[in-house]
Amino acid sequence: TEDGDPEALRTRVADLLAASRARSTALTDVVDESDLVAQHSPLMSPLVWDLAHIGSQEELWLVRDVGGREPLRPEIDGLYDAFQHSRASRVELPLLTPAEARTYVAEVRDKALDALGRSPLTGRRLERDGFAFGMIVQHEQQHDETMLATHQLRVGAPVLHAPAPPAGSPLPAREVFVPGGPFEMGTSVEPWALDNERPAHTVDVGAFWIDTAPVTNGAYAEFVDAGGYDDPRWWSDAGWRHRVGAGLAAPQYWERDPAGTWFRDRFGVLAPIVPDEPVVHVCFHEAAAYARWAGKRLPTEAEWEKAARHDPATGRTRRYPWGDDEPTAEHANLGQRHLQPAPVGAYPRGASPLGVHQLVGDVWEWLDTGFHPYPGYETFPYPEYSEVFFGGDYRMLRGGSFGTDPSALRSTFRNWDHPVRRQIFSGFRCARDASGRDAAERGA
Ligand code: AVJ
Ligand code: FE
Repeated sequence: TEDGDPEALRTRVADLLAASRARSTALTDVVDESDLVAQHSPLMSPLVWDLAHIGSQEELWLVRDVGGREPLRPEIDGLYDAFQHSRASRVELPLLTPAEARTYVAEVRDKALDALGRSPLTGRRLERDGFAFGMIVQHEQQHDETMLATHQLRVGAPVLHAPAPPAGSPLPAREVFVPGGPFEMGTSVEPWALDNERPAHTVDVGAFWIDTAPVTNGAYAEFVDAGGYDDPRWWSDAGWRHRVGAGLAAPQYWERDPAGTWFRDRFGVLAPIVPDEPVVHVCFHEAAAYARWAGKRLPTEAEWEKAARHDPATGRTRRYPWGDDEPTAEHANLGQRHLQPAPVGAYPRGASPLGVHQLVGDVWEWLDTGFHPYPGYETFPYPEYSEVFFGGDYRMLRGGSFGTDPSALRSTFRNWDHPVRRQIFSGFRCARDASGRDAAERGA
């Protein structure tokens, strides 16, 4: 970190703003106008909406609030307010054209950089440690991941390309034992942590077993091929209703060829599923059904964070599974470096002290916990980020995916979505309770 050097912080913020804009530009320049304004799915906005919405949020916080400037285009505020228009209806709005949206975001960026030059990056909470800038970097990267999911829904010749991820390696065990006891969850010190990650607080978590790696395509295909989708025993009532109503039969984008081999469509490329890659594009209900079929359950959010951050040797909660250092390409599959989850065992350097792999990156992991504030939560800086979603029909997702940028992810970062959603890059791993004997044998 910059330890109070405002110039170093300014440079880092400017670099992160430039990187997020390069990503937004790449995601919107590789398709033509008709693709930018099209509705690729009622679950998603047209790409051109995301682009202008990115600019609109940046204008609101960095140009108007931090910069103290007049609105550039006050008449468009309502169009890009996510609460005024459902994703499905945005295609009908009189949106900025792609050319207008590009001009708009560039003008906003000029003024945001001017605000960055003038802000003391200290003083009031919004500007302290560059928080408002960090929030806007994360916001743009979040929408870039959303746009990547829209690309996955788009039909047509492939336009996105990336090198294959590193190869997998054998893992020493299928499950890891996590001893019971308290740990510190959440954070009070990460400068750019969002309101729902705060404050740090102690949570007592009983001993449990957690899968060493996310559930793979191969394991999930066994569940499908064993008739898992036809047996209500494995599904909750709500899950079964959704399974039947939506006609779910396999993960989204999977299809079987006449010989019975599973293929998946990924960014326009059809290929056989790879057995040792984490399964992706399953909803919470599918994840929970698989877990029950396997004789397990999904982890809770506290269990996931304890597995990811608790160091049993020191009792300390760390920033990442591998320690306190920022993620690199050796630690985790993040940042759209690859366009897919990496095979199990691809990131030995990213493992936790207890030997849990790939908690960060690859696929968002569904957890059996709803979205609630931590004790001591305070809304900051606006209720529409977190507060309005507390207690809704959501399940938590943790760890980020191959499409999540490291600047928008911490081990404390909390994501949530409806339990039926699966166009996101969502997978899971399983957990199970430890018996008294497990704990006694391990001296825990
Ligand atoms: C935190 C990922 C659920 O994308 O809906 C973007 C983030 N909030 N713009 C989302 C967000 C406002 C949000 N998630
Ligand atoms: Fe947004």
